[in-house]
Amino acid sequence: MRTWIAAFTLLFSVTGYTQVTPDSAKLEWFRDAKLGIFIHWGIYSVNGVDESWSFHNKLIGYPEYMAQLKGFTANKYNPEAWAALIKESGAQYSVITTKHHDGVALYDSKLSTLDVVNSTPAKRDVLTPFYQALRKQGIKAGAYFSLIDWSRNDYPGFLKDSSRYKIKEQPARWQQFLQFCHGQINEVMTNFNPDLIWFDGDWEHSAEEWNAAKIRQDILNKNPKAIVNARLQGYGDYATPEQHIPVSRPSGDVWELCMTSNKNWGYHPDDSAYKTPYELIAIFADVISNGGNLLFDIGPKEDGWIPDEQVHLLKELGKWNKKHAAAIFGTRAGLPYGHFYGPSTMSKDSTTLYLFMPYNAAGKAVIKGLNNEIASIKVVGANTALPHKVVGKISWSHVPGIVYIDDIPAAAKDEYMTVLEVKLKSKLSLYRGKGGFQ
Ligand code: H79
Repeated sequence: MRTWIAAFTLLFSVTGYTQVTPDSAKLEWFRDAKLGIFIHWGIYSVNGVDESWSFHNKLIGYPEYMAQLKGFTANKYNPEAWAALIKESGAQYSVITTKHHDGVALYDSKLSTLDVVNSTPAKRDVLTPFYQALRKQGIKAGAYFSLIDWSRNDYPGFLKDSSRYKIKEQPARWQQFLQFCHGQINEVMTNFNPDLIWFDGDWEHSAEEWNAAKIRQDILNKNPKAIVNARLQGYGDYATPEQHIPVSRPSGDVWELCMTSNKNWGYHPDDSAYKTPYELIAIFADVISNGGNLLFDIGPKEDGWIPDEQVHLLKELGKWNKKHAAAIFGTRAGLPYGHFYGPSTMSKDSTTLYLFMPYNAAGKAVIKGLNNEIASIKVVGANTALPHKVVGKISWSHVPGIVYIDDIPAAAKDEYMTVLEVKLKSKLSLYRGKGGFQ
């Protein structure tokens, strides 16, 4: 029973059940953005072990994990090159770890010496130059911040099967941690003024314990336009499914899937299970078809080098994004399931549909239940016009026929996924009936 309750609570916290009414004007840039690049960088990239979880789950000892502090050099780190690569991918925002569950801050924290400035050979704040480089490129800046801090003696959690203390038994100890935690969030807000703050680890405590309402209020006091992800026990703005592609549209119309490029968030040289560019593009198309964003993760090495496979993925995605930009950025969720067998998006004014052709399927694209007349159809990026015909329209019925779009000429096909632009003569109107006479 307890497990069920826990699972239920987790479900709500990670799917974005919210205690606040999100301000939709504030979220507009985020809904338009579609793609963000997530960066997990930390001392775990020295030995290529799981970020924080490796000691928490007792795969290695805590001292061995922390010994990686001595190996974090950032000596080939080129924040401008990172920002240029992110720009090239087509991403409109980027979220970087300011501190993971291991408690190691990547900036100069005045509240702790456990940061890369005081405790690693890098000896400097690595975040300020990155945020500057992002902003120079016109990319929105996001800060990942772990509420959990398994390194603190005043934080209850540590290893998976042990805890330092119970909050009920030592409330003052918890208050001390909370002051520190809220203090570091304020540091992140003051130092970087992020457009987006991406919390993680809220599941270890309740909204009341975290004082989530105050965390949210403090953030908005510093930057009323800041967007907060859902991992703040109900005090966030949008839902954050992780790793798993939703099969039904998540509720609430603002959401973001975060996903790794192989199986790990951080640098893991032993992990070669990379998604292919086609798989990444297909996942991305599916996400935007359902009105979401993709926050795609890369994990640089301790010296700042980004693995070739990750660079390749971002560049291939970037090429495809550039060619199909009109079908992606600033669009809204496409047709509900059943009208077209593939992902689709819709222009904000609801007069242009974009149909994504998975696997570049041979044959004709088909749209069912489209009440509108079509003004024109073309292949995005190739400017090839395509004829269509309407099949099965009965003159005396208002039920629309089926639209068959002509085959896409081979020369007009994209190497990954071709996209069709269907311009309508009016705002999208769909027949959703069961095929009867009315
Ligand atoms: O930073 C990356 C990960 O380290 C972190 N989030 C991304 C962005 C993360 N790792 N795992 N999780 C999030 C999922 C957490 C799963 C949990 Fe549980 C299931 C937490 C509570 C239930 C595993 C099982 C941990 C405790 C019990």
